[in-house]
Amino acid sequence: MLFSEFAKNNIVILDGAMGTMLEKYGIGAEERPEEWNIKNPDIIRDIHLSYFNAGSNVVNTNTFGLSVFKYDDETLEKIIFSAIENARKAKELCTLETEKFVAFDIGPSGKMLKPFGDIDFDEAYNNFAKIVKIAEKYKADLITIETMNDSMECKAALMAAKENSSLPVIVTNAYGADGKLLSGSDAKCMVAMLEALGADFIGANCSLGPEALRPVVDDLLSSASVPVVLKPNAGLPENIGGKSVYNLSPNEFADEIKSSVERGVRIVGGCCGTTPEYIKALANAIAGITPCEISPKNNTVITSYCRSVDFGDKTVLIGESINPTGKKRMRQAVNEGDLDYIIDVAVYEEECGADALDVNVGVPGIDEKEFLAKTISALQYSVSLPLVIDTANPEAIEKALRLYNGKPLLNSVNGKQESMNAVLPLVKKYGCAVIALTLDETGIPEDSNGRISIAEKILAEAEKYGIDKKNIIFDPLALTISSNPKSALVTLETISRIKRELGCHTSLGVSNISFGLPARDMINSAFFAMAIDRGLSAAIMNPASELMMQTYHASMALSSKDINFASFINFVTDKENDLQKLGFMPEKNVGGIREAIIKGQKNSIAELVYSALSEKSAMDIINEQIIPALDEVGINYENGRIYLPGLLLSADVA
Ligand code: THG
Repeated sequence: MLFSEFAKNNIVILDGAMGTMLEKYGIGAEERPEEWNIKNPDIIRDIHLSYFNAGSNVVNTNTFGLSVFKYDDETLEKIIFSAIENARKAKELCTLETEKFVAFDIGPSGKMLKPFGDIDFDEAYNNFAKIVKIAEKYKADLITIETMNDSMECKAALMAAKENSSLPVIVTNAYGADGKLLSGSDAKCMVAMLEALGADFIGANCSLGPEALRPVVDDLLSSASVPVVLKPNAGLPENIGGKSVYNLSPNEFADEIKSSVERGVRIVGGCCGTTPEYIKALANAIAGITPCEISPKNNTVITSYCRSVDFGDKTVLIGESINPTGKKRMRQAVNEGDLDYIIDVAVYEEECGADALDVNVGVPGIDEKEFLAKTISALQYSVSLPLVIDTANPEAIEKALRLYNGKPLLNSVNGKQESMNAVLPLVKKYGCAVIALTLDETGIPEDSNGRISIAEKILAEAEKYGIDKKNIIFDPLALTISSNPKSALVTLETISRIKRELGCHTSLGVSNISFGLPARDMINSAFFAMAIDRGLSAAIMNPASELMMQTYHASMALSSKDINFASFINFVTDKENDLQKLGFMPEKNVGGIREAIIKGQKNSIAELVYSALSEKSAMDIINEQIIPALDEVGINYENGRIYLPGLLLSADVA
């Protein structure tokens, strides 16, 4: 039986710890566990066998620490061959009538990706790709990617597994007591990204005991459409005589696992501190439990490395300002490759209250593919908001989708065959959400019937690629009323119809409606309120406009989407939201050294320091500016306002 088939109808029992067992067999601290596949194959086989005999359906090969950074190609292949062979022999020796599978195990590569370390996404990807190809060649039944605590490295491993094998993939992450990975993602973020990239099973392993992982497991269960995996430690470690001893007995561990299975977890096992005894107790505890049904979740979610944004509750505010069209200063920044200005604008839009940021750097004559990639790489750690990748260039799209840390929104595809042919395969492959413009070869239809027909055509085409409808957000197109006074009415009607007739989300470039008119804010804000009333799910708009933000918060309150008026009250009382005070779009980096460090702006820092040195001593600059800036960054980190990537970025600038 194939693993995927077995997992569909059964609760799957994984194995327990390998490292804990190797210690029992006396492995030295200086030895590399994966080399025991060749040095001591009988011991590795016996460990696997003891897990199969305890009731495991799946054992993970002893390959957690393997990487191209440690071994030459020949040795790598030898170890992988032996590791799979050792597990296969154990499977053949076990006489229990359970279904048994060999999972090829992949852990973190030991090298850190930027901004934590210095390897690129591609280097990380190539490592995993090489390993995966060999694992498939020697016929592993599935792949386990585990203990990843950096979402970006996890993405590299999963994409490598998906693009270089046809095996099912389990991905489990190491969540801390705060429910987050070291890199800042919570379970909901990880589910959105991992499902987008095609993970077949998603869960949590290591780091904590089963009880402490409960909130994480509940988040996984409420957000995942795939089976959820739980593989915790045997409780928390206590230091007894210089050794780590985990504080749960096999039965206590098994009881907790049982409760998680009753709540919906489908694949269970143990991590650090667990042994065949734990797996045996677990197997006994869950014997006879009927597996819970897994229901597909239909909510549309986009994420940054540390934050998720849901469509369908409050209208999602997408900041429009990173767009050179009609904006001289932004065009200059793009032409000069001035990332710091772009970061400034992004940080400003975040402060103004945007939920996500549109990123468009399309200026004639620049290498859009390279510059968009650079911009996305910088912005994705400078702000905590999900990014909206706004380009029609398929090469630029793919490069940006590849390096993005999370599940982005792509802006856009349209009903032209050429656009659908180029963009929809990328939407499928990277699993992003996409804005679909209701225009095609015939232009923009004048009435809502025409726009709905195009939307239906795009939906049908997307279905051919297996793209989930929830990931298509239609843009019924706001066109300026100055050239056609009825245009707003057509757009508004199309919003209602897309929602009602197609059951899809909508997004609008709201500010388009007033091109060519004076007092644009007046028109934009009234149009915004009308569109919200028709059920608009998202708006690309100017979050620096006070009137737009007032309209937004009032509209949310009036349409009963702002529970307890919490956002409204916060908006009208919060001094930081006093847009009069913010009051301006940043024209240049006025903040100096302190601000450059806090925002993580690398490009301008050298110049700022040189110019400061003409007035002050180095020691004064350090004491008065650099140290206070780092203190503030530290406080932001402590308070959960930024995460490790942001902290490291600032440290780097300092
Ligand atoms: N649909 C989708 N994407 C889009 C649009 C859309 N992306 C681009 C655009 N339309 C939405 N973005 C903007 C950005 C700026 C303006 C209008 C739409 C704008 N800016 C002022 C100007 O040009 O005069 C400047 C405002 C400022 O100073 O900040 O009008 O429809 N999917």
